[in-house]
Amino acid sequence: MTVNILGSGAIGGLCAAGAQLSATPYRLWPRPGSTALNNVELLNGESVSLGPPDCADDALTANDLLIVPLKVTQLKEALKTWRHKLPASTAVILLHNGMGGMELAAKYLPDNPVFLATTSHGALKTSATCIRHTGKGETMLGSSPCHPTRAPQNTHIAEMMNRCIGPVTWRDDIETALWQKLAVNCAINPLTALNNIPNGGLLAAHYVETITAVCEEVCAVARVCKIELEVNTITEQVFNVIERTAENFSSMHQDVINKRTTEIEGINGYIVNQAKKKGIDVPTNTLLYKAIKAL
Ligand code: KPL
Repeated sequence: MTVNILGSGAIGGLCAAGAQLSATPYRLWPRPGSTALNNVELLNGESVSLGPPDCADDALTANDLLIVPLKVTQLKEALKTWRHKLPASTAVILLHNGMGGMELAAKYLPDNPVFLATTSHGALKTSATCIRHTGKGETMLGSSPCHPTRAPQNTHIAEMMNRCIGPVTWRDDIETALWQKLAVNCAINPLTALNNIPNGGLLAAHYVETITAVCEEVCAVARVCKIELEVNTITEQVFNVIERTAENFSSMHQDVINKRTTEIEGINGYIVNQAKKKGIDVPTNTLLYKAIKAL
């Protein structure tokens, strides 16, 4: 099995470094027009040099695995291109912040085994070709509810993912894990980007009210989407992530500073949209969504 990793983003770079270090065959596919990554600096300061991309033959086989660590805003184009290069039995893993990927995969890859993943590893792009691993995390993996998969394959896919971006925990309730991560991103990402602060800056007392309000709103929307999240637990998780990643700059902060498209649509934008459909008021998420859009 060759692991195919799409894009030149920070998390894709970590996956490639993990594959290289575990001697797992992999190919890194930069997005059209972007430069291929060639170096990943690990937490211990050592560097992993990534081989040049081998893009001679871009058709995948049934045994290959495609990991898609792209922003949800880049996903539609990528899936539209890649669906012609994938046999229906090639497994695909979506790995992005925010929501919306599952629905796109259901539309463009209806027959493939599709897995959803979320990671708390921190990484940042230090140049067009270099990535730095900035915080150890873990990865949750499960089958997309729109694409039921088979148990023996699930174990194998979890093992491959473990080599790339472990440790991996298999979650039968992957949607709950995605909503938990969504709450973390809804609270941390826009606030750090708008205030130009590292994640730890949110420990200042004047952010507590806003963070709590974001968590309450996310839990209310989750409930009507049939996902049970408990406000106190979620708020505690958000503050744990803030403490654990205090020195890191969130991905949205990095996107804003580098004038890249942010993931706001799939994060606070997703909450605002779902809330509108269900007739719920989410004033804090709406405020943060609009403020990021206005930048
Ligand atoms: O996922 C993250 C991100 O920056 O996108 C967090 C968990 C907030 C860490 O920075």
